[in-house]
Amino acid sequence: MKKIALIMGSDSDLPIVEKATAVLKELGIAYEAHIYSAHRTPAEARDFTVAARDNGFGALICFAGMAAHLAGAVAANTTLPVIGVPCKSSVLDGMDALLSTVQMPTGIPVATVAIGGGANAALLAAQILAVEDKELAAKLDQKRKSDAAKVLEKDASIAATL
Ligand code: RP5
Repeated sequence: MKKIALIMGSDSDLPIVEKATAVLKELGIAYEAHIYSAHRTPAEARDFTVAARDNGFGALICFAGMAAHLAGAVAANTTLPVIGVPCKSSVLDGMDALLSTVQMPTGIPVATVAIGGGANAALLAAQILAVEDKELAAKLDQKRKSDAAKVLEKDASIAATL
């Protein structure tokens, strides 16, 4: 199975990255996590991205806040799917990162998830790998079923207590 790359602009993004790693661990998907910044370490971000396909990655997830150009900069250097996760910083509630990540000009797509949406980014990356992997697709089906069962348990509990 292909690996997933998790690239964060700063270690201050870690709490959101950990939402993604929890999902990838649950699904048994191999990943590598790195701190590569589009503005502080642009050469390292580029070198990693250019080699990503040859190094066995199937998708890249980029986590960044503020003027969040990491996902776009990474997408410029690969035709692997790139998923952007806007991270909330101390000002503007993450709207700055959301707009910076989602508003990619035509030709260089970034699939942007919600502000702080680390779990959904991992699920989307898993779904991309599952296009060619029936075993992983079955795991995703099973996860949907078990997530639905948890909601139904809560429904029964609410109905009993309210
Ligand atoms: C971005 O700037 C990072 O992704 C982070 O979300 C934000 C702030 O970085 P730090 O100043 O906390 O390192 O590059």
